[in-house]
Amino acid sequence: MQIFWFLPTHGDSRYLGTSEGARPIDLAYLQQIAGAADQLGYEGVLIPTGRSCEDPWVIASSLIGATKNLKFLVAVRPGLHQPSLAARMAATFDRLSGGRLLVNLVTGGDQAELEGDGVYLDHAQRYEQSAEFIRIWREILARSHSGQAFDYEGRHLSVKGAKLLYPPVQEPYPPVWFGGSSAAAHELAAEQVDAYLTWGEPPAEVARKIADVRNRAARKGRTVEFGIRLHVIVRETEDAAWKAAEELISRVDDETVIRAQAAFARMDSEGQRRMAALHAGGARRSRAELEISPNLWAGVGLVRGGAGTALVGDPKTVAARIEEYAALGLDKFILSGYPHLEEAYRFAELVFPLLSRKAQSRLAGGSLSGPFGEVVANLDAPSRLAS
Ligand code: FMN
Repeated sequence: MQIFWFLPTHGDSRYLGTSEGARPIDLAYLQQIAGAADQLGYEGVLIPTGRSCEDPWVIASSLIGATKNLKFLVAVRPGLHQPSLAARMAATFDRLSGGRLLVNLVTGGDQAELEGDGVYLDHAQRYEQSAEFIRIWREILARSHSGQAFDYEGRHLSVKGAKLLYPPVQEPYPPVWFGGSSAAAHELAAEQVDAYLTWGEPPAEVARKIADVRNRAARKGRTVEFGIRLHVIVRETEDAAWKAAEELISRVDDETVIRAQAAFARMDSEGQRRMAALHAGGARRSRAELEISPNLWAGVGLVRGGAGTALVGDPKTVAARIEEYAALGLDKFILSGYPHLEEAYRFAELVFPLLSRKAQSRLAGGSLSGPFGEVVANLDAPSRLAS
């Protein structure tokens, strides 16, 4: 099981939908989150892209030196730059970080935003362009190890004699991960990507998506790995966790929710449509309305675009829900919680020890042997409570 955390490059707060309790996302703060994730034993961090985000490549580059083992799942959006430049950036990043790059291919689902970036393609054309983009990107990087050039003539993108002199550390290229819920997305995943990601839908829906991508891939003689993107609200008791969930949305007003839902409705993203459909939208809702499957809460999606659900519960329950998803065939979990620094610690400390397949060595102190915890009365290290 690979557990990733998330860098909140579009804002972090104690409460959603308000500037109350918000904090600035500066380099020092991002270094704290990345450093915490690195030290706690998370596999890596996802860094998103879009007009609401700081640029993911600049952010990731700024954090290489502040981390040792942490991997960076950096979003790449076709259409914003040429695949040859994206391949060069990937190779350089992989070299400078000692092979710690993964790429998240993001086709995009908001026409208005994309037009602002100069991309005037509809949903189907964007997926054609994404397929061409990642084909060129993969070939340039794969051939860089033997110094070969690459020609390609596509409908949207072409290259002649494309060549990369400095190959990436990882062979043939850094892993390509990707999320999207339309048929075109599943087809692209089946054809070209290493791991398919879904936002946190209920297990039965996730199982259907996995089966579809897996079948499409099998027809092409390929296999694909799977991952899920979820928020987590874990506390020592179920009551405290649900109270924390309520608190997270306690400052958002109905008008803000309505405005957010109207914006989501204008997008052509099937993934976003499925997220919005998980709750009745419109206004703030009760726990009963937002708990759309056991311990899966759709409250985040009232105002946040993209990943809109959280696993809510005590550590044992949250670990059990994660294992339930893992049993469907997923082994990559990209998690987050508000605020991202404190919740990175809380999740690691409360839940990592309960996950059966999570390697424990780094969490248990890395090279330090312990004991850990505040010493009792200058006498002894604290002992475990009898449970
Ligand atoms: N879209 C973005 O605009 N920026 C992102 O950083 C981003 N990250 C994503 C991460 C995950 C795990 C998933 C599942 C999706 C993400 N998306 C992001 C959205 C998809 O890349 C895709 O553009 C969108 O779902 C539209 O495709 P669809 O209609 O096939 O669902």
